[in-house]
Amino acid sequence: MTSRRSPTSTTEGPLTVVRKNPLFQMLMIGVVAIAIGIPIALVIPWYPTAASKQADNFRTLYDVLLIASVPIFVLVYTVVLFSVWKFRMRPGEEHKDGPPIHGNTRLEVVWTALPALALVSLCTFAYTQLRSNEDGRKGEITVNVTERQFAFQFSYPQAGGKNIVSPQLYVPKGRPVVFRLRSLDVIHSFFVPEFSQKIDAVPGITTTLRVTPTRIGFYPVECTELCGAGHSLMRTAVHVVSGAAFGTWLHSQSTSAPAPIGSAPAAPSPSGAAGAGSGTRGLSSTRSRIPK
Ligand SMILES: [Cu+2]
Repeated sequence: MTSRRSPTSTTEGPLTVVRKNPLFQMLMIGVVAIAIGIPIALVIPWYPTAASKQADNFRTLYDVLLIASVPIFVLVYTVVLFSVWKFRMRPGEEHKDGPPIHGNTRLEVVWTALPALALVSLCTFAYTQLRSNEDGRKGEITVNVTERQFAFQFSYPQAGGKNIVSPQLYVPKGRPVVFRLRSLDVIHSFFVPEFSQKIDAVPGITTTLRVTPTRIGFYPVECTELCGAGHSLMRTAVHVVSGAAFGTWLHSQSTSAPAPIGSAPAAPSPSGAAGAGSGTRGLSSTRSRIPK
């Protein structure tokens, strides 16, 4: 030991001693890895283009989780890899063992408290961010979504109890939309990747999903629950258009078109005549299961 220390004290300054300290080296490697890792994680296009307010919230949450996760990942892997490199077993050390260590209370408190703090903070942020996506907004329009094997149908409740029915979805940019989903047969779902919003359509209940489109475009609407042999074909599209274009489209649709299949949750038909004459496959066998 003496022979090792004496040259240090004579030829190496305190800075060199610090540089040779394994903790300092790990810290430097970790700082560099974090500085490289965070921009790479943020540059990778994990999701399709955000086309809704909710998608923006979700992206913010994901970015925060990435920024928090990279240092934790780097900390764990730097310690593991550095230890394997620096403190690996060398020839002749096969029967050696490290010094026995009993509990270290301070260390255990720190490594319990810090992860707990990180988890509680991130969970709280995630909850507030995702919860705000579900908040009702002023002036929102209602679109009833009825799903069955293997198609979507959208209906827009109008004044006087009428509905405008469409196999494709049109929504205006910048206007909050609340989707009320129902299924006529099995569990389906409603997913628009660009909206970053998804919810199941479950027989017997009405589920709701809120979206405020922010980007004009044409995006896929998909069912993401395995709902039968035709599940892979259960897709349609959403057109996000300007408010004026939406108004024009809505007026161009005939309000005398067949009523939506099933009974629309916002304006249930007391006569039970909804969907009559539409010739929808499987409708007669499933109507009895639709709750009033
Ligand atoms: Cu499906």
